[in-house]
Amino acid sequence: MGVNQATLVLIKPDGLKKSLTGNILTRLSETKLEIVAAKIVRVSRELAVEHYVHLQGQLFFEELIRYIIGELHDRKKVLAMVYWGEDAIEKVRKLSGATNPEEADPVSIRGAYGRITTKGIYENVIHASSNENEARREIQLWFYPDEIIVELYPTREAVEREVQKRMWVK
Ligand code: IDP
Ligand code: MG
Repeated sequence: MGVNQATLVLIKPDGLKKSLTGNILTRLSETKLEIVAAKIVRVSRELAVEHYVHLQGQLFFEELIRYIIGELHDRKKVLAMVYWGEDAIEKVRKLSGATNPEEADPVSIRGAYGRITTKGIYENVIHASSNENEARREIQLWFYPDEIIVELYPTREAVEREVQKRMWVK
């Protein structure tokens, strides 16, 4: 029996543009893991850079940022989700396949749907956290505690004053 884990999954802008959401969710359902958070996000440059902070300095970094923001696909959104359950990180990584879509197992999600652009960007349709530290960092970057329906990490109470928010007109 493995331990219960949480992992961040992003369906990247190419996945959304190619209408692959349903197919990818169906593939992920093979894992029998539970979706405990989900939202569509318009990714800011700040969030993109923070998400890929470990790749800063790579030659492909700027294009990678443009990719995850959606500038390469005219589809400025990603679907962000948290999957939860036994060995979630490894199960989702395995199903996603290798980083390079041409080297990924052809029946994996990246092997089936990914491509390498002429500029050399790996458009691999899905992001999945690769270990527990990364999962925690990423989940806390993309979600507030109350957007997740299980208790994953310690929280603190904070009162935010004078935060400007848009509300529905009544
Ligand atoms: P991962 O997504 O499999 O965890 P990372 O090394 O964390 O791989 O890289 C993040 C993303 O950056 C990849 O999913 C891919 O889109 C892109 N990427 C990584 N390495 C390369 C590369 O060598 N060339 C082009 N794009 C890359
Ligand atoms: Mg990674």
